[in-house]
Amino acid sequence: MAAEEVAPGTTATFRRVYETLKAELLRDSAFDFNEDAVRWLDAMLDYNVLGGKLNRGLAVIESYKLLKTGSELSEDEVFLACILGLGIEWLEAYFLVLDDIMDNSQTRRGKPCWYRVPKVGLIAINDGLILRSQISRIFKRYFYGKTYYVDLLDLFNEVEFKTTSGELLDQIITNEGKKDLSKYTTDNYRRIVEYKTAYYSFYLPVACALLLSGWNLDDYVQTTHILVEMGVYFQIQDDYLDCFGDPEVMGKIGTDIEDYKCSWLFVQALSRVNEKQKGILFENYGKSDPASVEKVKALYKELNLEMAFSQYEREIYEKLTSDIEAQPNEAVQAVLRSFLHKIYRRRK
Ligand code: DMA
Ligand code: MG
Ligand code: MG
Repeated sequence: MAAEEVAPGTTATFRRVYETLKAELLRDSAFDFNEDAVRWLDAMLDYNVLGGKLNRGLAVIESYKLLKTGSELSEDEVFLACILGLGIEWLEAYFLVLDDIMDNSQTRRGKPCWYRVPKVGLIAINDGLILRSQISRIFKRYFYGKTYYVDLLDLFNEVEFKTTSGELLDQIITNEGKKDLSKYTTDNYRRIVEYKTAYYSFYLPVACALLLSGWNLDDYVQTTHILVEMGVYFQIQDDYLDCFGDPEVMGKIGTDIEDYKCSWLFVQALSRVNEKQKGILFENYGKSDPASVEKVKALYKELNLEMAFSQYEREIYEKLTSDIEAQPNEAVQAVLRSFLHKIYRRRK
């Protein structure tokens, strides 16, 4: 989901709308005459909502444009699309602030994790909850009375449930799997990734664009399946690049092996190893010394996982392409194709 695909000016508009929403939230009477609280929230929002690439939020605007075939979006329509896009960015900020605490992570988006900032610490938990509750307030201000208001709230609630359930599955498998490698199955992997990543990253932006267009989400069950499948593909790429990608190109260094992650490569490896190789994985996976990491990587190479990934990528691309062609609505096809085009064979 490359940001450079977005039409010029869209990112600037998106940021302007962010400033408007932030100013409104800071003006809440809860913080009257309390400059410290206003400064805290101001810094907390800039740090966590604006820190990323904004791809998911911008995808709402792009998808909405594609769904409105033939006519330009009005200024009002762009504004509302920006608000829903920002809603997704707010939601992700909330997930990430809490995820970093649970994962004991050090850095996020090239900076210390919010809870690692001196003076923040576990106040970050409440900041996460504030981020979540602000989404509802923003939506109430701008969407109350629209025909799709209830569907919009329900959509965000459902996606939040899916994502937090995925987080639960992810956390417990890392606890249990260390003692019992048999937990790292393809089925468990797929479930975690689908719940933890795919719904909020791929389905949610398109669902927002469908609602803005006045369409009924229940009519797009097949579209949802395709988007979830793309989300799973996206995460498999992520896992592959974590080990085999170029850190220079990606701007980050992978740590999945060190962190005992339920990565696609690890699951694939476990399904292909003999007893001796399994012993090597058991001995070396989840250790942070470079020699152990190298042994795992060497085994991944020996098991031909690079080829297994290329084959998966070829097959999923063909499957997604034919599923997209089978979609009855051409505008929806265009949206799905643009998502697939952005991630196919990505290297970062
Ligand atoms: C992040 O998952 C989770 C959500 C729900 C945004 P993760 O811990 O696997 O990823 P990261 O490496 O980004 O912390
Ligand atoms: Mg994490
Ligand atoms: Mg996590």
